Amino acid sequence: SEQTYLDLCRYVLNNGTKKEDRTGTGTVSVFGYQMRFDLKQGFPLLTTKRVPFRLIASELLWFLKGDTNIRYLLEHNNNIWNEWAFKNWVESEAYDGPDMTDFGRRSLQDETFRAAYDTEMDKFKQLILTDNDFSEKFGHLGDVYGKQWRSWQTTKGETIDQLQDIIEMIKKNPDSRRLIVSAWNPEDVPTMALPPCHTMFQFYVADNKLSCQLYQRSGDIFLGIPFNIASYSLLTHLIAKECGLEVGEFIHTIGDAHLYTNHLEQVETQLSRTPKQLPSLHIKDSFSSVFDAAMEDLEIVGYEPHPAIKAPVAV
Ligand code: THF
Repeated sequence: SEQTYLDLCRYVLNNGTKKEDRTGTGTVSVFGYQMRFDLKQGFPLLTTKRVPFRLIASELLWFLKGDTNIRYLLEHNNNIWNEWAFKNWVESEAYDGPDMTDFGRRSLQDETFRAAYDTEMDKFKQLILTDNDFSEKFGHLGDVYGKQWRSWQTTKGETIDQLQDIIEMIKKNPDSRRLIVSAWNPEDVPTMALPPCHTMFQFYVADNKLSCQLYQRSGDIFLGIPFNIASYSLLTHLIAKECGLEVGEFIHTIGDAHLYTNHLEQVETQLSRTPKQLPSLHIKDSFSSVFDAAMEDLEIVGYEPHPAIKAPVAV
């Protein structure tokens, strides 16, 4: 249940070590933590703050298409990956606007800079949406999830569709202990905008139920983890549906589990709230396969969360 997540927050607040990080924000962190969600008990979309399911679903459909260009996300009014593509643009030769070095931190500290950043970001989004050449050059995030899941490049010049293969295997050989998808490709890591946080996941079938375990090397507990829980739970539902199985558990194993130090007040607010009943996920009859899934096929029912809690994302 949701308590599992709240326990993680409390555990890190009580036992975490102060640790600096890539983004310069600072974190409180623990190493190695596991949560289990029984998907039969409801869909694990947190209720102690509103979590935008629409953004989670469109991001997952984007991965499933094998797409790595943020244009699709922007077309779905989803801005969660903008900063990473924006960074490539403002660090390139093609960019001639005001200096955007360290934009993540500066936009939080300096209102004048924030205004300039917002202007450049709006320009960037418009260009991605309307200019094909620009979008081809600067919309791609490199070889992130969609690429590794659907078209892993081998050194022999072949392409592996890990997700398609795994779905076939679940149908034909559900007892297999090799139902694994890996996003961690050591050869590609240096050219990725952000090396995959969700390193690999494994499926497991027993008693006609499909379970999924994710190994996540690094987890932003306040912003990212609630998205990740819902995203992999949704993926498990979709694959179960396609394979004619019930859903089992989602098991979330995290390496460096951290709270950013500028999220601590927000976490306390969240921990002061009482969880409500989890919603349920309805997949409409129009759903035919994982790879053709569309937003219209998905519906969250009975979601009555506490209000959203705003927090800055570390870039
Ligand atoms: N980087 C960091 N620092 N944290 C992450 O969670 C993260 N992600 C992805 C890539 N890099 C990361 C991006 N995922 C939000 C949620 C998920 C993200 C990025 C941002 C976010 O800001 N959520 C807000 C709502 C945003 C909105 O409404 O537009 C929230 O309140 O939940 C790990 O997958």
